[in-house]
Amino acid sequence: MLRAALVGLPSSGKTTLFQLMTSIHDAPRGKGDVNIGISKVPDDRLDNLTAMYNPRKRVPATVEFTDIIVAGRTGTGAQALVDVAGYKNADALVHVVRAFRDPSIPHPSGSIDPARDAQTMEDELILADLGVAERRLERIEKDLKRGKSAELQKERELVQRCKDALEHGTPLRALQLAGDDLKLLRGFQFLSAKALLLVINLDENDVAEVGADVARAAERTGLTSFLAHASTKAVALCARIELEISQLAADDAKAFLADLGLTETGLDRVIRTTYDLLGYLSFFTVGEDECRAWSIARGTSAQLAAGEIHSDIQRGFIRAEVVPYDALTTRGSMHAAREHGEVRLEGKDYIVQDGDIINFRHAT
Ligand SMILES: Nc1nc2c(ncn2[C@@H]2O[C@H](COP(=O)(O)OP(=O)(O)O)[C@@H](O)[C@H]2O)c(=O)[nH]1
Ligand SMILES: [Mg+2]
Repeated sequence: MLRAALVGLPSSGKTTLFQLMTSIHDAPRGKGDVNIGISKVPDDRLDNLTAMYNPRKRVPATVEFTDIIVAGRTGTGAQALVDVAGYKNADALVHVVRAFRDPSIPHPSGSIDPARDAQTMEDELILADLGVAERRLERIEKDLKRGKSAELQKERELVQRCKDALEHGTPLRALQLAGDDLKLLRGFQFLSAKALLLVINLDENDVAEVGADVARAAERTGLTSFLAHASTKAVALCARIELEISQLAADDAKAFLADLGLTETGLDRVIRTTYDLLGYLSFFTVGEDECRAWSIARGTSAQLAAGEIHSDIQRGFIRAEVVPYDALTTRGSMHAAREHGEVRLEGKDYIVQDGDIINFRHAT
């Protein structure tokens, strides 16, 4: 399950978004200092497969969102991020930046300046990470004095590289670490290493002009250069308008969106972009019982993908019967796809592709 945590200044629109995305329309509830909710990943392909199979159950992929409810805290909450366990485990941070002007809602810094707010959060993430890196380096130096090991030296080199980047104001996500480095780093839970999605919370009056065009939204809100150097993506929406849309019947909502030049709600864009940002893809299992989307990281093998469904299927893996989504829908049925030789048998090392429809053959 993918985990994303909402961050941002007070009154930027986090809780409004959270309630919309997780369909919790009551007052925030939750134990401790966070609320946790589940969002369904929108996917036309699952809708079309469901229409084809007419199953008893349709199960979409999901993303878990966390909203912070620490009362009376000022600032961006980066310190809270360090303290709150639910945030440490997040795969991605979703930073809600206020661009709506509404003078009836005071801004904690007294003025509307999305670029300033985005950079403030970035600085806090970097500062928190710098503290972690420095403490870790001290520890490593001490251990090295007692006895050198190749592993420890490698770690020192990596943490030093992180510290240098942070001191230059570079978030760790910009280092694009991979392989062993990434694994090593994961243990530290560096905040600036997490994938970051900027949600530009537009003013009601700007939505019609901006639509879903992120470049235009960035230009309009002064975020263009921030987005260029922060190694991140953005989604533009207006939480107030999203709230109105969510209260309409499906047909009216569609018409409302079309009026704004949109084909998809901002919420769907947030969920989908989070999923993309983390490099996740979906494969599907289909049948009369259930059509279901499963999320896995890009580059996952067929045998590991089977483990998403059940450890028994992973253990007893024999072959994966695979048909790409486009082939199945073009042929119109599994039977026709099979007759045209488009259902392949793949072994355990096959790398699962986005949109694969898979039937795992396994020993029981
Ligand atoms: N005008 C306007 N108000 C908004 C928008 N998004 C949120 N708000 C309002 O701003 C206030 C703070 O929002 P909230 O979601 O609680 O912010 P949080 O402190 O970041 O969780 C609430 O009164 C919201 O109704 C928006 O897009 N436009
Ligand atoms: Mg809130």
